[in-house]
Amino acid sequence: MTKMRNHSPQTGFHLALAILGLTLASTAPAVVVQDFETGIGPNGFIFGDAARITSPYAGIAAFAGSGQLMLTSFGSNASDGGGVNGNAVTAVSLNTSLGLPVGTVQAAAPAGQVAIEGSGYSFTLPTSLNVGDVVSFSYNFLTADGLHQDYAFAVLLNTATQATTIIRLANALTTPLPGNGGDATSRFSASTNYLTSSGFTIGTAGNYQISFGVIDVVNNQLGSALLLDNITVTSVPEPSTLALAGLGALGVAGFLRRRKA
Ligand SMILES: [Ca+2]
Ligand SMILES: [Ca+2]
Ligand SMILES: [Ca+2]
Repeated sequence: MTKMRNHSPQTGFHLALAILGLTLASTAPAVVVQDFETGIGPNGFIFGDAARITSPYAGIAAFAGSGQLMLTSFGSNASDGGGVNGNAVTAVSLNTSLGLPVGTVQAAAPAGQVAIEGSGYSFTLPTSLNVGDVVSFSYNFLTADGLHQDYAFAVLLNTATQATTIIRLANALTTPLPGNGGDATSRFSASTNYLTSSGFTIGTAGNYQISFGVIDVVNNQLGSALLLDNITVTSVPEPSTLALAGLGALGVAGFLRRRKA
């Protein structure tokens, strides 16, 4: 009977441990930092017509769990009807409330479109972010406007430098709107259904605020809405974690060499 010196079960086990260690270190953990299940904070603020809702609005369920945030461009004009909690505010006012550099909300508008009114949410991310981290989220844009380019946006703000990155999430006329979002009341005529954004990749380490909004353009009529859920941070592995995993792998290799000697 031949002794299997180089491929004992123990050797295989230790090699598997080393590979597992490297795999764990290189797998980016995704953490949901806001799921709207118990609130909108801490450090979360809504402006305009906005509310956390915990039962499906017009038959539209949350992306996950039962809580989601709803923002609308419903204001005081008759065509909008009543909103979820209050009235949309002017785009200028919303920009100020969100703490964004002057003109940011307007800069998110489709080319040539004048931002009129809307609502928003700002959320300060709970931990500082590293280069390569990704901030993502899930959203559903709904609209009753088939005439104007109402839009929704997300803005990432570096709270130290005030540098912003803008993502326009939807445009009521040009974004594919495959459904009515399950709207049981015909409040909205079309929606994107829930999508998950590829989000923002951090280029400068620091502290960040993420803001969202939905805006009427041209006039204040025929509202649109943004449903929001699961703001997520996916972290790159810490260099120290990688170093530890590397040391662990070296340790196992040394152990194997000693066993074979
Ligand atoms: Ca949720
Ligand atoms: Ca409106
Ligand atoms: Ca509109």
